[in-house]
Amino acid sequence: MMRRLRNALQSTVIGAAAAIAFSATSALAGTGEPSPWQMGMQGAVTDIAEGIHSFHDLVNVIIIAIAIFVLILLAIVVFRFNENANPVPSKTTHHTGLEVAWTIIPVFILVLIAIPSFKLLFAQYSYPKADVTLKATGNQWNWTYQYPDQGGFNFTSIMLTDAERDERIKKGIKAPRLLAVDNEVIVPVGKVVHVLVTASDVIHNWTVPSFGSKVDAVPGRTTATWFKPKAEGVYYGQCSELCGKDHAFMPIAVRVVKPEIFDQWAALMKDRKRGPARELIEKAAIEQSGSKVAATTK
Ligand SMILES: [Cu+2]
Repeated sequence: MMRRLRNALQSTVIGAAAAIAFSATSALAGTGEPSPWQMGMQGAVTDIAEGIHSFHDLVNVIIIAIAIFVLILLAIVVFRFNENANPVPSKTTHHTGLEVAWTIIPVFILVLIAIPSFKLLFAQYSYPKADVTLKATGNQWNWTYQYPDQGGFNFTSIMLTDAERDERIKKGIKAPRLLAVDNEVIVPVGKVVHVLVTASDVIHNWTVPSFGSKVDAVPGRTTATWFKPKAEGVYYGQCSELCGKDHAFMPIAVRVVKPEIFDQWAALMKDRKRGPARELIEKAAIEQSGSKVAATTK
């Protein structure tokens, strides 16, 4: 019996190792947008997103290990203790040691999950001082953005048509289907951005997977999230609350640029110089896309 239990434990450890290998697939996924044959989650560019990924990996390992362990015990019962293999069953009904063990061990596992879970929740809800505040309003079916601490300018962000995407791709700017928008949200790299989220009609949801941000946009209420992007680039997300017929066509695009470019852009937007502001961002986007990205977009 002891040998069988030891074998079971060994198999559990092997299963857990396999789970770790599988969980680490986020390295194979694209950052900022989904990629073909993606297995894991989109790459993380904030501490919160990294925390979410490692918490997911930890829980995944525990789940798979428990499933394998229970499966092995079941198999032992089925094959070792069936009527043919074990014609005279034992009359044992209680085992104090075992009962204490199968109470204590699950409690220990729950505590093991609770500690990083609460840590992550606290990190998500303790807002560092904001460098930039952004207000996102969900509409059927687009997003309106306002920058209250940069002069209060606002704009609407609408998904690009295929023809509009082609134009951008020709200029050397990345424009993935169902994700690229006409006016991207611009934020500075390495700065804390607070996002105040609301809606004008029905419930929407402002989500950017690479930031680990996901918050409901509720009419008549303000909800909030925050992120501090570590790398420049463009990060896409989609409305994640069923909101009507064009729910799938109101993407979220956040472009993270150098702080100097953000300041220039915000000043131009404040002065209502939208043409020059657009040119400035297009230039930054071409630089960020690089020839490799532009070539693989289409
Ligand atoms: Cu929506």
